[in-house]
Amino acid sequence: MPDGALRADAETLERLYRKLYLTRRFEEVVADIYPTDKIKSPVHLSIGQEAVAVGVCDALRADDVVSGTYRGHAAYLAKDGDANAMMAELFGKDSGCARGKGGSMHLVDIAHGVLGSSAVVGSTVPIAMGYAFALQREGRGRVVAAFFGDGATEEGVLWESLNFAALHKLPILFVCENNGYAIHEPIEKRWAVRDLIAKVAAFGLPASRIDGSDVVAIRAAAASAVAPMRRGAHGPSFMECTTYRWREHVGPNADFDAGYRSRAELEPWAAADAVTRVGAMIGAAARQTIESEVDRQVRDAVAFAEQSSMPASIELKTHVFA
Ligand SMILES: Cc1ncc(C[n+]2csc(CCOP(=O)(O)OP(=O)(O)O)c2C)c(N)n1
Ligand SMILES: [Mg+2]
Repeated sequence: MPDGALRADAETLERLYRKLYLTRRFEEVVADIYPTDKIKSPVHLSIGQEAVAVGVCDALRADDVVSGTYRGHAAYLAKDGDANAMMAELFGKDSGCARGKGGSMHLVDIAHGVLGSSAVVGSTVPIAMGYAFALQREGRGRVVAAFFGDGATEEGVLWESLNFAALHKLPILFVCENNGYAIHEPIEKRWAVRDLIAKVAAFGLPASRIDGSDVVAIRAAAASAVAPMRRGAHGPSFMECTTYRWREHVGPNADFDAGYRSRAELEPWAAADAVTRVGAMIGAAARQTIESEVDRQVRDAVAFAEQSSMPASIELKTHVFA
């Protein structure tokens, strides 16, 4: 349940608000466009969960790396991934970040440190860990943040990755976006032991549970986790960020009539919404400037996607494994 009070200087709040508002706005526009069938891939929206990716990525450097999941819009945008290339990717266009071949679940922007994501639950965690192994050898103080859902903790590879990262003291921040559900299945029906932090700590790395609506607390926790990693030898950390998915598992709609959760469950999360709260904390003029700039950025991304071409048929045989 959310409870945090947000405290940060004006410049930080404005920077956080720009990212929060961009992620929210981008996905609201995606949800509006979705019924037209211009968007060619399924979409797993992060609406309601944005503060986790925004807070963590604000603690990262431009040359750090993130890995996300099929619910990866927020991590991509929070890490400064190219918004035009992302929208074009959703439209299946040649100018998309994966040349129109990946869609929403496979966003990638290596120039901005966004590793490719995957629809296979848990699968990006060991890849992120391998990247952290490489960064440790590189020795330039870069770190990896690996985002994954609560469902990924039911995959053995998550625990293998925690063990390996702790053993080799890899510079990786594991970030569990715990929204309480894997598709329609609540945690109570899935976890024998509900205390995720205790389970993780048994693998030998520091772990903390944080209110995922408190973007400032998330930023602070991520910053204090990665600072010692950059100096070497400290090793990984784990953050469990409690959050809530406002829309259906996949698709643009609400699903409180689907029978597995109630609208009342949303209420405390909506009241603690980081986008609304941070927006209310910054000055009116700054807020208006940020919103109109971001609105334009999202409109430009849609125009870019619409004006781009579909991939040529030769693309069927390029950049494919076999
Ligand atoms: C290895 C694997 N098993 C099962 C699935 C089917 N599946 C797709 S999404 C999902 C739920 C994952 O939940 P969570 O990790 O909590 O992420 P969230 O959707 O809540 O963000 C499952 C089980 C899959 N894609 N990959
Ligand atoms: Mg989940």
